[in-house]
Amino acid sequence: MKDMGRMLLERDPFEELVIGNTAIVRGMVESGVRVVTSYPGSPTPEIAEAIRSMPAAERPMYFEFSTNEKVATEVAFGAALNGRLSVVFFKSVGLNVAADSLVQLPLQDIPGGMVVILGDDPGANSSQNEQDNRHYARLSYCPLFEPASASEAYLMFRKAAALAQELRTVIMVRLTTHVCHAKEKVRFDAWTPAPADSGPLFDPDSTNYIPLAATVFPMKRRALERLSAIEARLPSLGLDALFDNGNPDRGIIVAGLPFASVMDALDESAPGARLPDVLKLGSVYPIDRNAVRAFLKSHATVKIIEELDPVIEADVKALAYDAGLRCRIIGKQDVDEAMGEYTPGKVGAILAETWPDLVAPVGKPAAAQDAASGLPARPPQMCPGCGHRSAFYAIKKALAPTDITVADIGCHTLGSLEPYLMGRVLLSMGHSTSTASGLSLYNESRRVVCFLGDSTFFHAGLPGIINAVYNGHRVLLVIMQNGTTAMTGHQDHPGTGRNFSAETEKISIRAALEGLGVSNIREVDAYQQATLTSMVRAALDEPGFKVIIASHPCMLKFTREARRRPGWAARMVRIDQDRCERIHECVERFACPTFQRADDGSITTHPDLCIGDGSCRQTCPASAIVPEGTAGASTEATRSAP
Ligand SMILES: Cc1ncc(C[n+]2csc(CCOP(=O)(O)OP(=O)(O)O)c2C)c(N)n1
Repeated sequence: MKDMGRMLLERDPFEELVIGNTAIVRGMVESGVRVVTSYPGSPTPEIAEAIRSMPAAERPMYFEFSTNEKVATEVAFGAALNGRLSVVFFKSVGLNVAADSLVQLPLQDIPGGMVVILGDDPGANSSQNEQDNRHYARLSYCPLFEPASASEAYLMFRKAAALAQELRTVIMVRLTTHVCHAKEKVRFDAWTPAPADSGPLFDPDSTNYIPLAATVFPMKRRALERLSAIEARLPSLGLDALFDNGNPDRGIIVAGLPFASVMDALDESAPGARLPDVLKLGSVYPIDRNAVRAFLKSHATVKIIEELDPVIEADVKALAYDAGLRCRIIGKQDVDEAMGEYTPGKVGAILAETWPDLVAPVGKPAAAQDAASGLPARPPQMCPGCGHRSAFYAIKKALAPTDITVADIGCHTLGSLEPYLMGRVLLSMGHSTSTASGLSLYNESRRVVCFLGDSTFFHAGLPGIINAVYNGHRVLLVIMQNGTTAMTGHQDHPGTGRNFSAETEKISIRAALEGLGVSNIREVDAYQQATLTSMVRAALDEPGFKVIIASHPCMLKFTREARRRPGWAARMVRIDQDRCERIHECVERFACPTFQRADDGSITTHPDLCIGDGSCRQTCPASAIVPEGTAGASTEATRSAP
């Protein structure tokens, strides 16, 4: 397989099998993007990995993980103001964090041009909701293009970048999970590296950059006029495509990934069935109203297939009403059509309901289609050795059943599941201290404990903490410090001592808290369970806002790195069957997946799962969890254990 970094810097045209996230990075290289920023979040982190794969000295762009999406947006905007073609990318809900600045961008004149890459997540595969960010395009007057595949991600990115540069504006490219991750053979063009950048281009005297009262209106007018200009150019941009099957009765309007599912479903259509014509929209905002109007005029019935909300549907129906068209437009028929990914199975079921003679009815409700794969449901769980598990186990011991715990976003959200049930409410990254503060009001009897990861501390945790200090909220915050942004793939953050490119000064969470005036701070290794339990007990009896920093390195990262060192071997644990009293603390309350309970109630450890961290040993009331020898010796012994 080709070296990815070398491939991305190839000068000649080439073809390669890549995921959408990689394809779009080649698009950035060819387009001459100079600055890329992000905050990590699925389904987009592989964009950063592809950028990292290019040798630093030859990488044609600057990249940073910023502290959050709003900051990332502002850094990219600043660079674009200065004439550098810039990109910011983040996940779906990242747009909520970025929004306060992002909605302003279309009002601005941006000499370098800017592209916002959204990683939306229909199906909520790795997000706390499946919000449809196409709404933000309309809200902010920002054009939005939507590719259906890796090739289209590459091509549409290039078109978006060129247009943003030419019109000195911002354009969104909306990817969804499978467009990011599905592989396709993509034909890439040649790349000629651009000459060194000329000087700064920001000229604040040339136009107004300050939206303030009446000055907002000319800026808004320019944004709206720009949208019309883009709509007028859509036919020549070639973002949309018409698949003409010569069927005046039936048509489908579709955009993004569901297009691929429509094509799959039509492949399965009844023998001899007359296929509908398909209008695939690449520009979702603005839509090419002339093209849509012509399509509606030439079909008796049009079904709109779009994932999540009826965004295109609303536009198309309004357009048909205004034009007095008689075409029957079939939008979403029920709640299920507004939920989940539009997989081929789901789209097949929707089409079967729309036109039973075209696609055979499958006999299952659309939503249940692809979930029914026959595999047992597997709840997510913390990794073996995770410090968060040790912390939750210890903290739970200190709490009364009436105490309230508030979750935050990160690997530690999994503490909200059985058997820990630590964290019973969740909104968004960094919400925990403020939600906990609200829960503490008019609440003398139920103590409130909240959790926060270290990356999230810097991302959005600080304002809630400052608020708790400022307003004296009676809350215990436990910061779950594992030295990385674990859940999204171990990206660095301001507390790790590294940025994307270099070593940096670590920002100490403790020092930051002290600087904010938090006087009640304790620190503990999350594996020291007894100490952590007594710290929580003590802290909960104290007034005001208090913080415990429970630290342990992310053991997935630690073990991956350790395994690469020569001679490293895990010292796993095993169950001393003579001592085991089958109390089952290890499976029922500590719940490391390493422990396996047989039908007869005996416990063994799983040699493929145990990493030898030993954090479990202190949990066994019978002291039956004992260390093995080396990995090789223990594997056999454990496997042969009764
Ligand atoms: C606004 C927003 N941006 C990004 C994400 C994706 N995301 C989920 S968890 C997480 C990292 C949390 O890291 P940390 O707080 O250190 O907790 P850990 O996973 O390391 O335990 C991120 C970035 C998100 N859910 N919301």
